[in-house]
Amino acid sequence: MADIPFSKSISARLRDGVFVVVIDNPPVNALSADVRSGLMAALDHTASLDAATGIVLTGAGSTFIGGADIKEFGKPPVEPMLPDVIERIETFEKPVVAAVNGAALGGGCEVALACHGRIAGEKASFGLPEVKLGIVPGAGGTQRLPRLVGLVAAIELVGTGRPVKAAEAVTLGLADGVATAPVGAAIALVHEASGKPLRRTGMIGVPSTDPTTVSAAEAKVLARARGQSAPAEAIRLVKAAGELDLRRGLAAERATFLRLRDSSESAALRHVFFAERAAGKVEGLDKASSRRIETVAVVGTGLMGSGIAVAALTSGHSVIALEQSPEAAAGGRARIAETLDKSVRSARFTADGRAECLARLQTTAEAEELVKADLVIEAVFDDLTVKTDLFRKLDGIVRADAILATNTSYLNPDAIAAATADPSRVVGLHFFSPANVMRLVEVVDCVKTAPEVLASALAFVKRLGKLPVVCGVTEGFIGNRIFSAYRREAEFMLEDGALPQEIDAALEAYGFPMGIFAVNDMAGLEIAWARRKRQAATRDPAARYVEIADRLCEAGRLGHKIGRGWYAYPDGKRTIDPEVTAVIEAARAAKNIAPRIFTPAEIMSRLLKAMVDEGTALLTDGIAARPGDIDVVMINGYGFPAHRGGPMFAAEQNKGEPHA
Ligand code: T1G
Repeated sequence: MADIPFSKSISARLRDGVFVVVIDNPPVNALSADVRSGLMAALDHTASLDAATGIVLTGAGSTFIGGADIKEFGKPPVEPMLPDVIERIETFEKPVVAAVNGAALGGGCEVALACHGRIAGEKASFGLPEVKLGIVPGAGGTQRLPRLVGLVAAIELVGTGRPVKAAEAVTLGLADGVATAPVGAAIALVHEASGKPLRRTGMIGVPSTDPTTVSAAEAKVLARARGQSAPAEAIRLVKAAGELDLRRGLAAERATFLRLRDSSESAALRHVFFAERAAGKVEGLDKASSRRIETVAVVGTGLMGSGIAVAALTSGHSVIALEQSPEAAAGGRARIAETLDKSVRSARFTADGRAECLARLQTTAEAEELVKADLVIEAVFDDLTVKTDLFRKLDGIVRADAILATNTSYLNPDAIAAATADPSRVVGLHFFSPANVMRLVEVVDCVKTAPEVLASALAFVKRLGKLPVVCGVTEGFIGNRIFSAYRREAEFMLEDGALPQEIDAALEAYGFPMGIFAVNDMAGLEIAWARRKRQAATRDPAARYVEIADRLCEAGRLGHKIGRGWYAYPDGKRTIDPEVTAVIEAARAAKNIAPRIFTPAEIMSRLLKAMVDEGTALLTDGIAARPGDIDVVMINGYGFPAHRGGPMFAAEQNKGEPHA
């Protein structure tokens, strides 16, 4: 029997007496108006189709349903509304089973929840990521999920937006089974359910749970919500599912969803969603020209090198890690294995996966081995002579089509590229530490980088599961340049009257996980100190220079790891240190500065302005392509709160007047 179309993106075909309805709305089968009306039409048709015992719902391509169409947010609503489609599924007279072939997210998960059964394909995932968009589920997620998985699991999943894979979904009771061919298994389930009372999720009672366990789950999620309002609202609604009947629960959920959809938090997070997807794109760059990268060499296996090696291994690459001696190579292998172990412990990775990764790892002290590499990433000491010597040597070893990448943070990659015979194959890949965890990678398009080399680097970073942002050559690239600018501003404020703890408190109240002085302490003060000493000879003597950090370093206050920096750390706990206050007061006195009081709003306003001014300069100089790229870097590399949308977005929202 031929496919019957119900709308542009919905078609169906009768298979073994079951109507298999396929959602085909690339790229992610989002629930557009066309999908919703097509689903309604397919349901109507099946109701009167005697030949059909029931329905199997599945997605074309690699996604089941990616959720509501985020691009439709803010546009006038078009009937049928998603909650109506979902109610029709749940109350449908014949069994409807979801064959979840890929991601079932947001509204897609809500569709699956309302079905009478759910079969997960091996690549299936289920998630209610709405809080990541500053909203709550709007089509029953908060009411139906706890009916299947209980309050505690639902609070965690809805409050954090964490997706679960097929196996966990089955354990939780969210899916009925996993199958290699989910459509076939779902058809069988329709037959099994036919003629029996259907399991309508909304009619199931929420399992009763001990209130202290519920409160503990709630507290755990809220501890990580940092200034965002959606997680608390989502949890309130999940708890309401245990108290209200379905109809009233759904009404409460819908009202909250509509209110939050129009909030500034949601606008900011939607901006971040699209900015993250735009950041890795370069106008006019031919993606198809990218070279396949299978074997990655990492030179240097310190913290950064081993982190990069782990990221490459866990994304399926073969890795050759090069060190200077066989002993150092053995040490590198141990560090990489240890990092993989940590991933196993933190459940990012399975034990089988670890063994399989180590089988793809070669550690060596023989540079000639790098002839096998498609891409070489250097992560050696950040010194120009060290790096140029290395690149000169590599140039004579690696294949002519191999790409050379530098992970420098502050050096000029063009100068490193100039040491090679073919600088067009050199690109910057600036990872953030720990490289196996942090998503952000600044992909530096050097003056001579060939387009296909840039395209290959972008594809590689995406395959790592990371977030590439393209930037041009400048000292510190996008992130460290902005970080330096606002650290300078923070230090000006220290001299003018604010204290480190006041500045950090303002940043943390704004949503940063940690203020800038606490961050400096964590990172250690010595690297920036060494840079300042190097730059001392060339510094403009007329430019304002704050010496407080130098005084702290001279006094041996190098940060958290020695227990003293901008703060003291007795028992590891961040504490205000009167010695630091005395150093600051002495610095003010030496310059005859009469300290004044700063409000938290003024502190934030000055820091944001410093970020935005530097960001604007990066755009003007063509270093960053879009304001959103700067936002993505600051959010993913520097703790800028995502729910504020990034500094450039926040400034735009406040019409050029960034304000806390
Ligand atoms: N709406 C519109 N466009 C979307 C979209 C969506 N929901 N999801 C993805 N896209 C676009 C994306 O911008 C990109 O476009 C392309 O699809 C590929 O995306 C009522 C209110 C599904 C796991 O939050 O997590 O349902 O850049 O690069 O890596 O309660 O996309 O090519 O032009 O990310 O294969 C909840 C968000 C919505 C899911 C696929 N849903 N999407 O990952 O591709 S709210 C989400 C994802 C909701 C209900 C509520 C991922 C993915 P372009 P991609 P991917």
